[in-house]
Amino acid sequence: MKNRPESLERFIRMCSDGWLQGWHEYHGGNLTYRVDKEALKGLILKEDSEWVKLEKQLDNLSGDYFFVTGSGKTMRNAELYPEDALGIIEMDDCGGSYRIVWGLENGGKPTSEIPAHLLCQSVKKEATNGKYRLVYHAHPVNIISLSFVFAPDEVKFTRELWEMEPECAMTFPNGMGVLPWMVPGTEELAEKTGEKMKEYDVVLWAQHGLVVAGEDFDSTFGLMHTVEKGAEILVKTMSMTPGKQVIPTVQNFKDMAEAFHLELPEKFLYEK
Ligand code: 2HA
Ligand code: ZN
Repeated sequence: MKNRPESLERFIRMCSDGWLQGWHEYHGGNLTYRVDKEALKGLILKEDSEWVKLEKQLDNLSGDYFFVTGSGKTMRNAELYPEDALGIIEMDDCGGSYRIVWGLENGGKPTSEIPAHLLCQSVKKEATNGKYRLVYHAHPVNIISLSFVFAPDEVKFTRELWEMEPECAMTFPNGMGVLPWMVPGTEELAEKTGEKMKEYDVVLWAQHGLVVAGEDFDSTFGLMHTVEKGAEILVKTMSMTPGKQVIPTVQNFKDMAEAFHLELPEKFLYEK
C-alpha cells in the first residue's frame, strides 16, 4: 500500500481505467474530485503558491479542496507520475480564486476545462446537498460518433440510448443534456454545461465528448461507461441496418420504471 490517501488512490485508478478504455488520447479528458481536508492528512501541502482568480466567484466552494488532473498532462501517466500529472487545489475563502497546494510539479496547471469543472462542482454541490463530488470529462468514441449523425437533441439522444439496454435508463433516468460544438475550455462552454447540470448528470458536448457528474468514483465512472456502452451498441446496430428493427415499447419502459422505482420524465416516452 502506498502512503497516499485512499481517495487519491481511487482518483488515480479512475484516470488509469479511463485510459484503458481508450477515452483519453494524449491530453484528452479531465477529472476533478472534491475532497475533505481531513482526508489529506499525511500529504505535505504548499502554502506559498500564487492565487489564480476565477472569472466567476463560486461562493459555495469557498475553502474547498479538489483533486484535479493537469492541463497538457496525460491520464496514462497519473499512476506513474501522480505529482506531475495531477494536483490538489484549494479555493480561497470566498470561492473566487484557487491555488495549487500539492502536485502539478514543474509549473503544471489544472485542466484547461477547470471553468466547466468548478461550475459543475458548484451546481451539483448545491443541488445534492454536498453529496456529489466528481466531475469527469472524457472522449469516448461511440457517443462522439453519434453526435455527427443526430442533431443535438436531448430527447432524441436520451431515447435512442435508453433503448439500447435497460442499464441506460437505470443509470441516467433523468436523461442526458446535449450541447452543440463550442470552443473547449471557455467560460461559455462552462456556463452552458453548468446550466444543463441542473437537470442532468450527463452532458454531451457534440463532436467533442461527454461530461458526467456523480457522488463517488464507481457511480461516476459507471455513468460514463454506461452511456458509452449504449452508444456502442447503437453504432453497431446502425452499421448492420439503417434503422433499428425491434425496439422496446413505451410500455416496456413504464413497466421497468415501476419495477425499479424510476421516475422517467414523460418527454422521453413518446410513442414512435
Ligand atoms: O485536452 O479534453 O476538452 C483536454 C480536453 C479539453
Ligand atoms: Zn475534451
